[in-house]
Amino acid sequence: MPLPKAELHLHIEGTLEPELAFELAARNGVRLPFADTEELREAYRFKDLQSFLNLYYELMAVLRTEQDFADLADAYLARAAAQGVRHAEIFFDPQAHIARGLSLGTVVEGLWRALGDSERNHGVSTRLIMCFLRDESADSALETLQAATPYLDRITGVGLDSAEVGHPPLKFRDVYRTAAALGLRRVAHAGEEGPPEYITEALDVLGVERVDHGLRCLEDPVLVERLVRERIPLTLCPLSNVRLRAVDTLADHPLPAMLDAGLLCTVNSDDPAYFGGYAGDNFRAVRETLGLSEDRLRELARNSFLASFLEDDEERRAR
Ligand code: ES4
Ligand code: ZN
Repeated sequence: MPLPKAELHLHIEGTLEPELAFELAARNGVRLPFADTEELREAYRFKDLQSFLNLYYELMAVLRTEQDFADLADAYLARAAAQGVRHAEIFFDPQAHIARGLSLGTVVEGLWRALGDSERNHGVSTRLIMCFLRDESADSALETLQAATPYLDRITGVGLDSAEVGHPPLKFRDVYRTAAALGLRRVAHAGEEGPPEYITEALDVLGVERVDHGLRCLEDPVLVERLVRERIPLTLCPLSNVRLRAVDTLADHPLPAMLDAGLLCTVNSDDPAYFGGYAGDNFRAVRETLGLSEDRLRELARNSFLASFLEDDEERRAR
């Protein structure tokens, strides 16, 4: 039996497996620049975040209809459930789809077809987190937030993703202020490729309650001390860090040192179709390669629920 856990860092578009990509391409008459799933898998050799993002955005072309998003999410939830995931807080990238001519409604209604039935079908509770693309303008993010008004009952929070370096959190100050006023929870990718200052800025300027990745906090001891003191959760993604070369090998991953430092770490899959595995695969990899004790693994699983927006947001709504 896999450990029950929550997945807190998962881009739904990053769960698009090659087989489903080709199935959707055929269904929608979209031509992919790859002959078959084999050739597509060959393209999964990334040298950094940007080289991955290029393929990630390119493959999204196959997602066209509500049913496509429903099929994508349902396939993810089935896989996650099989690996012990009981709760999933799922990122999506509306701007990437709106730019291709889709409406926000197609994306949210489609995802909701799967998420709305997930507890019954898979035993997995879910939340949706709408991410802004940080390499797009703040105005575009604000427009997206405004377009989401009819769907706010289905969106728990906002996040910030895509190319990090050169796009500091400060750029999105007003967007996050508006999101907070709407009652949305706030997270942001920070310190994946970007410097530790971006983590500090995400906390101070955006008011994030959780940091996605946060790996580079280790370069700033004062920041580490603060993250420990304030119990700010970090959603680490070990296999992603290897594939995008944030660490040299998994054996070099600082997760054990981060746990020893008292950081509230969680283990997540990021873009599992691209990075070699789902939540359970990430747990297995850190257990086998980093030699984490059973106690440490249980701590990681417990942290995933502590760091989640479960319960808490029901309590908040009741207030
Ligand atoms: C992402 Cl690994 C990662 N980092 C930033 N943005 C992303 N979008 C999808 N995966
Ligand atoms: Zn991510």
